[in-house]
Amino acid sequence: MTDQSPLAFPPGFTWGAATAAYQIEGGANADGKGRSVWDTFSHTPGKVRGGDTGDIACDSYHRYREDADLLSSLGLSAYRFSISWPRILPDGTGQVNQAGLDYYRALADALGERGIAATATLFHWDLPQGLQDRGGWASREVALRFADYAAVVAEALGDRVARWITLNEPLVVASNGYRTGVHAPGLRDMDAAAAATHHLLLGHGLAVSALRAALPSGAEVGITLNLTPVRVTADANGEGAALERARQVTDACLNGVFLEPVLSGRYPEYAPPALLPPDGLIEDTDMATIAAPLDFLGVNYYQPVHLRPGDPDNLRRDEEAPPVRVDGVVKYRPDGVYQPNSVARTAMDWLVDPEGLYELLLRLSKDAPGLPLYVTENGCAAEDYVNPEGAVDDVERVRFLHLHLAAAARAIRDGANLAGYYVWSLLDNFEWAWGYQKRFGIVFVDFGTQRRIPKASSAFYADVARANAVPPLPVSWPV
Ligand code: IFM
Repeated sequence: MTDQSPLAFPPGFTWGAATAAYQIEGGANADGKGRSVWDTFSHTPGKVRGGDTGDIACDSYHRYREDADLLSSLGLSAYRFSISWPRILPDGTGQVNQAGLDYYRALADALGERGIAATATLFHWDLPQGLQDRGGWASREVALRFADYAAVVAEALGDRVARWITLNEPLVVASNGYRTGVHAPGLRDMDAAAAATHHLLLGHGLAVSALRAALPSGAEVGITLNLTPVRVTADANGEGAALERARQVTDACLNGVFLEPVLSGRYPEYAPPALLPPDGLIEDTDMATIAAPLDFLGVNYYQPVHLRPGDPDNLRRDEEAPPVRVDGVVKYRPDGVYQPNSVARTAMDWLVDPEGLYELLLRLSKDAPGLPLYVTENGCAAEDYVNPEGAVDDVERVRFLHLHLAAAARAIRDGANLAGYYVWSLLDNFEWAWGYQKRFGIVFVDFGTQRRIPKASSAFYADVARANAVPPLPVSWPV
């Protein structure tokens, strides 16, 4: 019989919601902000669904107090937002735009007045266009400029922001931005992607040291990686060893390329050479810089991938992701073209797999003993709409959150070092190449009027946060 008691979280557990600058702020040209690669990309015809741009988005640049009120009404203890680099340094380097710093100081103050702790991400993909014009992350110089920017922001906000994230999901930047081109800056260049991988990591390491130099003691510094459990299917008749090898390669591609350098100062053994920087690019002290000790690891979890035996001739060679091949046995792509059909999916067609979160948290607690983990993103897109009563009853998201929060609580019970959870996302927002079509918020945004309507999931999440416990799962749900 299923245990029907609530699953409690530890005292002091952080309950938060997350957003990112380009996805919610709007104010694309306000008060001296420079252009970012996403301004350029979204204004390039054919790049974003429906021609959507982040010019206005949720207009949070002007409505941040209202958004802080929303967080407060939900009783959340933390808000993860990102800082727009070109709002602070319009050209990426050089002249500081004081109005940009003032905006984030005012946002942090609005949060502080409501008892909400600020968690700031320095880079959530909106690189200043001026730096892209000098090579973007494929250029070593950008890593150095990132550290300068970190120092400027830490000086200005260090008294108001206690938790700092250097990069958000650098894997997505390197793969979608430089390898497949579906994100800004839209390059399809394996060499540039490999160089970007190294320079993102180097930028992270240099920024850690710049932040530590400028922040008061007690500030926490970490990085957020999107991490993905990799599973082989049970029907691996006689293919065990080859599939295990494929699993190791895929794990290296999806997780190890960023996780291992950050945790251990080396690139993963099983990563295909084409994904890694050539030796000449790695300078003597780089790997030690990259492995600078952290106060926490931010984990973004959405779904696992699955591998299965297959005909290598069927390997997909589409433009989205060049296949990483294990000859003669396995059909898969790094992002997992094969997924089982039998489970629920979100409006992104992503699997609903809370067990993946459980597995991931326990694995990371083993790989990085003692390092606090925060789930810095988890959530789902759903086909939300305002019903005739004026409400948004997003039962799919309530179920998704219930299952994943229960998995997180079980992981803690079984030894995972999880200190907090930030739902993605506070608001429906600009979902990159999908534009406004995909809604991830626990608060609905009517983009035409900017009216915010809290969805049913926000009430569910608020109840969990207030109780610091997740209610028992309905007995009828498969766990
Ligand atoms: O919206 C994104 C976010 O910017 C980064 N992580 C995944 C989310 C959903 O795709």
